[in-house]
Amino acid sequence: MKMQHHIIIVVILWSTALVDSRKIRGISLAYRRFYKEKKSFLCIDGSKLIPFERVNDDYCDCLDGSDEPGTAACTNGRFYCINHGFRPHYIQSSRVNDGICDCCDASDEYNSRMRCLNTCRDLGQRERAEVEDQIRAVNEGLHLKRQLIKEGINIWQEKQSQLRDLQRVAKELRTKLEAHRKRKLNAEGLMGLLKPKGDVAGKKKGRESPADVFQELDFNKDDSVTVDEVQANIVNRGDEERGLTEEEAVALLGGHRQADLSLFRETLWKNLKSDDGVKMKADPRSDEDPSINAEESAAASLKTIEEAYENVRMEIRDLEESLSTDYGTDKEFMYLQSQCFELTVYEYTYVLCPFNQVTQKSSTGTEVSLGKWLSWTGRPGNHYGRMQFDRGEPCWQGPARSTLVTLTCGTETALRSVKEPSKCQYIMELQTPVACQQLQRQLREHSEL
Ligand code: MAN
Repeated sequence: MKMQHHIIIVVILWSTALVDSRKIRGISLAYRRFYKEKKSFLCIDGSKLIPFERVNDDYCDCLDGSDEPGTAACTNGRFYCINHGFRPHYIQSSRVNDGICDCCDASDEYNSRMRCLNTCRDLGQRERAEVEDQIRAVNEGLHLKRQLIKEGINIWQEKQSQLRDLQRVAKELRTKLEAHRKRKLNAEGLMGLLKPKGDVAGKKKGRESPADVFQELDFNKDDSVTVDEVQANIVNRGDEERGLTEEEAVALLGGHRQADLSLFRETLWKNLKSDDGVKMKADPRSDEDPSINAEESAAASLKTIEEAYENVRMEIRDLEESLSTDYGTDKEFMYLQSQCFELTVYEYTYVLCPFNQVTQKSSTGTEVSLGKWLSWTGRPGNHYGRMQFDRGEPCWQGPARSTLVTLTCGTETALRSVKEPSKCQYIMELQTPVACQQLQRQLREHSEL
């Protein structure tokens, strides 16, 4: 009798537990507070109060479907898969017991012919491994990023010092330029003086005064003729191709490195007057028309200096432009500035040169511009997440081609994808360690699994 009594109690408890688990099926922990077995059930939208027995009784009472979370009775109901070991999620309650396994813990098919296996642990393990791989890749990316930042700073400093050097060279060239412009004017003046007299032979016997020649030799107009100036303008008669050695120039200045007018008169001038000594490169006493020689040589050297000056100025302009580009807060994108990345998609080869341009080369060899560097256009909080290139080749009956490049984190720097979602507007993905950020969100999700 006592035994029978115990069995009855166990059966009652077991059936209560069964009823309870049925009642709370399909509900998340956060919603459990709405489902109190001892009380009536108030639809979650507050529209109706029903006896608790009518929860999950396979008949839809509430407009919001909240009384049937564990059955397919309400069309708008939702079933909560707990999915221990993986990620919980909701499915439409119409998918409960429909013969398809939706929840990895098999809870949606509790009364179905379908024998669903609990795959949550496997899925969780697989996902954890994937997240761990991602975390490893990001950490490696972050390590590389630190190196690339250093590399960028070095390039930056190198460019700064190149700029300083070029500015110094430009200054020197400017001074030279002025001196040569004067020299050319002098030569032109000389031509003016000599031309009307016409007779070259008549000038042979030294009509120029020592002061004139001194002036001509004194390029930088510092009232002294230096060894350099002698070497630049004096040659040995009969051996015009060979320049004077420094010793020869010093000897011509009477053993001095420079001479004022009176020393010049006593030394080099005497030698210049004699017909078998030295002569000026553009000597008026040479056999050719002297004035033309002097003018031509002055013009030629002026042209050489002007060209050199222009080249240096161009290099300075390029460097200044490069140094004014935004390479990121830590100059982390500087390392990309002289590199290009290629990817072939079907018949086109795309070439992305960050901070410069994007091109598209077809298999037939024609190349079109897909845009020139404009600026960073990342979203707030990730300003350096996207690069914009515009002003590309105009599209037939459309706008100028343009390209938007999204930067993603990876352990290599490479062009990963190119698409043309609308005509002549291109999107690219450039993978770079520099785009790697600390993975707070992923780490959080990882620890939740
Ligand atoms: C070329 C390419 C294409 C583009 C068309 C537009 O074929 O640049 O990417 O869509 O021109 O006419």
